[in-house]
Amino acid sequence: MRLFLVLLMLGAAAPAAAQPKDDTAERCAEAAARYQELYGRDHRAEGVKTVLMYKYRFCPADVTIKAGERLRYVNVDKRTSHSVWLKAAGQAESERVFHEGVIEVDTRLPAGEHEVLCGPHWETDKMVGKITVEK
Ligand SMILES: [Cu+2]
Repeated sequence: MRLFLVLLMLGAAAPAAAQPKDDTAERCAEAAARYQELYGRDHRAEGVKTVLMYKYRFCPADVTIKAGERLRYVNVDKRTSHSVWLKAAGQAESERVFHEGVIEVDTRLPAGEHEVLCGPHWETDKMVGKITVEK
């Protein structure tokens, strides 16, 4: 009887443990607002392609560039450091930068898709992005 009750409770608890909501869009909207606040500009209107790093996300996660084009990642998180690591492309991890830290990526890459990891957060928080290099 006791076992039955435990099973019943586990069954009741299961729906509550459903898929966590993907709130990337909300986090990225916050990141854009923080950049605007810090620099007085929209990061999408910068002359250099700019990806924000905020709350364990790259914003936007996916970028498309031409080989050799300038691409920078800016940390707009107050207390968390992030890095950019094109591990599969054979690059070393960048330094881990804090608030307002900027990482310029070496984009002399072969055409195709390249996975981008944040060193401290790709495994624990799935902070992963992608760079697509056009032909
Ligand atoms: Cu990170």
